[in-house]
Amino acid sequence: MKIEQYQIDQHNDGLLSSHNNQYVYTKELLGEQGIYADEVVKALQDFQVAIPSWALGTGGTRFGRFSGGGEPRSLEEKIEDVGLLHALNRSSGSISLHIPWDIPEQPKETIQLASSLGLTFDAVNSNTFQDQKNQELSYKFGSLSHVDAGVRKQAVNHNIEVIKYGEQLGSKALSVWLSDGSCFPGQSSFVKAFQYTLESLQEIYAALPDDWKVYVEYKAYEPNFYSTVIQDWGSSLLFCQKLGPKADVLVDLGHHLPNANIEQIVATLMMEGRLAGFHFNDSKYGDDDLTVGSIRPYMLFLIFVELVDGMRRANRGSSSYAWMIDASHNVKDPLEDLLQSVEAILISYAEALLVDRKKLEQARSVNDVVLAQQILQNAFRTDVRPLVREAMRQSGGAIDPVGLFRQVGVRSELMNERGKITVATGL
Ligand SMILES: [Mn+2]
Repeated sequence: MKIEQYQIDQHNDGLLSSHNNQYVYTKELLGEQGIYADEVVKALQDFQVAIPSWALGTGGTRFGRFSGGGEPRSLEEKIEDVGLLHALNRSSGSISLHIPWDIPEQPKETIQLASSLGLTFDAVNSNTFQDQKNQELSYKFGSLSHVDAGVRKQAVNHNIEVIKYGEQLGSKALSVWLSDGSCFPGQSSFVKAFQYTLESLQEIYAALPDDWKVYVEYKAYEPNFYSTVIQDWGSSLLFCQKLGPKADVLVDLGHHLPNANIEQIVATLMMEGRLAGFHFNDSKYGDDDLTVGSIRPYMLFLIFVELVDGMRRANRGSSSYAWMIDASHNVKDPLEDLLQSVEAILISYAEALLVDRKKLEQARSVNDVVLAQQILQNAFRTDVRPLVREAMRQSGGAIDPVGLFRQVGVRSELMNERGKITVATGL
């Protein structure tokens, strides 16, 4: 299924007058504060969020999974789904593949399909957290950190194979998330596990093409519940520093211990020039993988305040980082959830762009705590949705992506095409 431009135009025509009123009002409001709405809109248009190939089907937990209908059955259908999202919001212009769930058997055709929908390929993700059919050695007790050199070699080779697949599609980075760790005290040596992992990562690093990066993702716990080899940003940064300049830290919002100050972690990583990018999601308790911005939108905003600061300090545009959603949709339509997530990301980014940095610096320099808080909250409490809608509209997308998704009956059309009982490959 494809959404045609005339459908988007018709939809926008119906909403245009009300949208214009809101946009003009917002523009004037910001103008009084010396902020150019057009510049914010331009920055929003440039901000692209990659969609992971494993987030297009219904997610589940270890207790069960309640599949929706019309889920993508192949890599091609996954790319088509991302194409639908991108047509609607013009902000989801790339797809991140997971190997071996989505092996491109015919890379030329795959690239052709993607580019016909305006999509490129983001980082490729390896998988050594589960065993695949016919796999020789098991990852039950780890992969890159395993005590057996044979298992480590197998895991290293898998990562190198993933790089090769990525090269065929024009990806420029490998994302590594390891579940390696231990479930009980005494089970493994922290030091040996670290050193084995480092040696394995060094082999993978050596196989990276010149213009590639490796993103090292950390996670505090789960599936291992006593220790995890790459448990936090510090361990991740340590690995990256030992590996070299092509290794950067990937922050997944759900991978911290409760109440961690993620915005401070972001600031520190950017100060060191080692932030690769983000896996966006939201959570109430642990790695809940909920819709971005659904639980803690203020935290997301504070993170974006640091991201904007860091990008300006480094004089780097948003396109030089990897922004990706890593979420699971257990009770929502996955595509609607992804549209909501991208919108939430852009809203937080827009709010962060409104922060009066000069005033904030002045307030900080005289320890005016009240004013500093007020400056941040003024930006956070500004309704920036008209700016986000305007950015999508100007890029050729819909003013109300979820509304149009429902209006044209995307899900029922996909169910007609693919069937009511389909299960996307993935988690
Ligand atoms: Mn992740």
